[in-house]
This record gives sequence, structure tokens and C-alpha cells, in this order.
Amino acid sequence: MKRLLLAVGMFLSINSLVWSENLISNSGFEFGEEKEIKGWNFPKSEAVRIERDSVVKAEGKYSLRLSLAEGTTPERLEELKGTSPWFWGVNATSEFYVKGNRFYRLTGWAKTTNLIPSTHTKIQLSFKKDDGSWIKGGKGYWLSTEENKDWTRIETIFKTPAEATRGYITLWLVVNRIEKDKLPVVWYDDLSLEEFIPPFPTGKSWVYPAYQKGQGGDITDDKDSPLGKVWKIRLGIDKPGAKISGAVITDQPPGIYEVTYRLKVADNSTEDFVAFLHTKVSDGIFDVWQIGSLDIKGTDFKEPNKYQDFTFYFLYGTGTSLQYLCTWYGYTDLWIDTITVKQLKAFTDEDILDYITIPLEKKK
Ligand SMILES: [Ca+2]
Repeated sequence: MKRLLLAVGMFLSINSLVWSENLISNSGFEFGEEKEIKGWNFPKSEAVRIERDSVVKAEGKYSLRLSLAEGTTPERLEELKGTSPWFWGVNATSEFYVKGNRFYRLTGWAKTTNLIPSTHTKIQLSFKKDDGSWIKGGKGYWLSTEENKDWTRIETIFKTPAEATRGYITLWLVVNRIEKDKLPVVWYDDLSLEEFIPPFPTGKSWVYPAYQKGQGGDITDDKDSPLGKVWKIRLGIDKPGAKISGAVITDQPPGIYEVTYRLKVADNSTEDFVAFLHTKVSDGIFDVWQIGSLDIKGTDFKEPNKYQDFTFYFLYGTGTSLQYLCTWYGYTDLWIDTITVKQLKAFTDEDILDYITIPLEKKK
């Protein structure tokens, strides 16, 4: 059905949007044996339960189900975290070929149950150079963290690093904490990764000062800012998790956007994530979801104490408002200056039909 929708979409908007073939192998998890899922690598550990599910699925006969081993207790989870420093969840990875400096569009479906704060679902995209070495950075796309979320559409676009030749998609269930007898589970299905040729910018752009609104941190004067004022979050004074929550924007038209955050840090030596940039959409009634995000490591900054631009892309289809946010992880002083939003394409009604985040039951 999705193919058909895409085909119709391509017919309607052939001049502006072009897709290519799906780069993810076994993207609907239809192929595999009992302990093997064709095209996917995952830890063969007794601690986790990773399998194809023939009961809960969005498309075809199977989905991918990620969880901890049946009967895992909160104490057992602590033990796992204690003995295996690498253990922060359950994941499966697939490899694909990419070209550098190109746009790709990832779509798919995910469903969750028993998620609590400290557990979440995440799709990580990592890249290697031709010589096999890893490229720093990568992209993290975080899905909703709500407790029980029925099949929800995954939709994101990203740009590959210039030297990338191979990409890796890792589907995560990140587990830091569980409740007794309530094992968190995530199902993924019907993934698609396609090269995407974005349209030219429309010329419309918006600049938001970061200093408008925040929790933790303060407004401070900064001569390096074009506006003269920035939001500053300080190590040892503010609590990790402090964030700026930009203005709630109700008049941004549906479209494809490029968003750039201007940031600086006091110390760029840490390999740890120092900030998480994200864009959230609300439907004005009860649901909030994320449409774009970027994890930033200390080492992603070329120099300390110097502003640097960080850019990601998103599609804004439905929703009544959106908000630009930045969460601080507490490793070094962080200054947040402006957030600049550039419209690459304004959606037509036909485009919205293609891109809209729709519940699966409505899609069928
Ligand atoms: Ca499937």
C-alpha cells in the first residue's frame, strides 16, 4: 500500500521530488529463520530477545520485535548494566551503501509498549569512509517515548557526511530502567531508505533568538552574537537536562525545512554528547511528536569558545504548532545563539498526502 501511495505521490509531484530504490535490505523483516534475520546483525545474548513477530506487524507477515529477555527484573537490569558497560539497550543493525553529501529519506513504522521515562526508541545512523574507518557524529532520530504508542510513522530526512560510502542503521530500544513485570517492547516494520533530492529553497526563512525561553541557564550578553544576547548554561551551576524551549510557532506553513542552531562550548574535548537539538510538533489536542533531531558531541565542535552551525532537516506536514528545543547534557558550558529556519519547499495538498504522519489504521 505504501508503494502505491509513493507511486501516486511521484506522479503528482514528479517535478519537485525524486526518490530512488529502497537501500535497506529485508526492510519489512519478511525473511529469516528462527534465530537469524536476513540482512540484520544483533547481539546473540541471553539477556535480550530479538526476533521477528508474526502477530504484531504493520506490513506483510512479520515485524521486528526488540525487548529484554522474558522475566528480566529491575535488579537483573542493574546487574547487566554493572557487568557490561556497553549495555544500554537492545538493538539490531543493517548496512547499506550511500553516496557522500547526499540527502536520504527514511520512513517506516514503529509501535511501543511499557515505555517509561528512561526508556526510549531511537534510530541511529552511522557512517564509514571508503577505508573502513568510522566518521564521527552520525545522526540520531528519537521516536516518541510515550508508554503505549500504536503504530506510528517514522519520517525523517538527513544528509550524509561528505566522505561516507557505507551507512549503518541501528534500531534501538534504549533501556535505562524498567518496572517490575512491565518489559518495554518496540516493534519496527516496513522501513524504507531512499535517496532524496530536495527542492531548491523557496527563499523564505525565519530567525529565532534562543534567549527567549529556557529552563536552567540564563540570558547573557555576548558580543559574538548578532543579536547581542544568548542563552548560557553553565557547568556546576545548572542541572544536566536544562533546555531552551523556543517559542511555540503556530504560523509555520507545512513544508520541508532546514534548521540551523548556532552554538558554542567552553570545552570541545569530550566524546560524550553535550547537546541534543530537536524539533517538536503538537496537534493542539493531546499528541506531541518529534520531527527532526541531532545529537552533538563535544568533539563535533572544531574549536572551543567559537560559535559553530549545526544543521538538520525535517518535514512538517500536519500539526498546529512546532517548537525548536535544545537539551544540555551537562559536560561543558554551552551557549545557544540563534535558530535559523529555512524553507526548502512549501507543501501542496498533494505533498501533505505523501508526507503526513498518519496512524496506520487510517493508511490501510
Ligand atoms: Ca513486515
